Amino acid sequence: LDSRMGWVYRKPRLYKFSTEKKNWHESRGSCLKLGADLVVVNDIDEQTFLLPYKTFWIGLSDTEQEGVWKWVDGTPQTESFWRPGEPNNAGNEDCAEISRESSKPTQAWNDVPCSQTHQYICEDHI
Ligand code: 2F8
Ligand code: CA
Repeated sequence: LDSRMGWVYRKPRLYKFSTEKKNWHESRGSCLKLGADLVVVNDIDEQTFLLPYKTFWIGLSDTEQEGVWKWVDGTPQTESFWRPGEPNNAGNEDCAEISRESSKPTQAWNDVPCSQTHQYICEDHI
């Protein structure tokens, strides 16, 4: 039970919003250590459910090939919830964060440098 404290359930997955801040790769490592991974956002319902008021890492990056965004589970990014004008790679920005924005709330992703430290969202299969 202790290992599931702080996780929220939304069928069919569990999510954990970290309180600590780490860079993208260390954040992913922390999720993996919990038997989970950074969150993969598959549709607008999941996006809406997750939408945080501050910045969290999600499991999306274009580190392998610039401009080719991939989820940590290997699937290509098809559903698009980027903020208007993003991703813009404004200075080597290869990792995606999610943060609610007032004008178009669900358009919440932005690419930023992977070395930034942010809170992060882990996702686990139950
Ligand atoms: O205007 C959007 C733009 O804002 C910042 O750059 C000025 C962000 N950079 C960082 O957070 C480091 C960009 O990612 C974002 O596109
Ligand atoms: Ca950006």
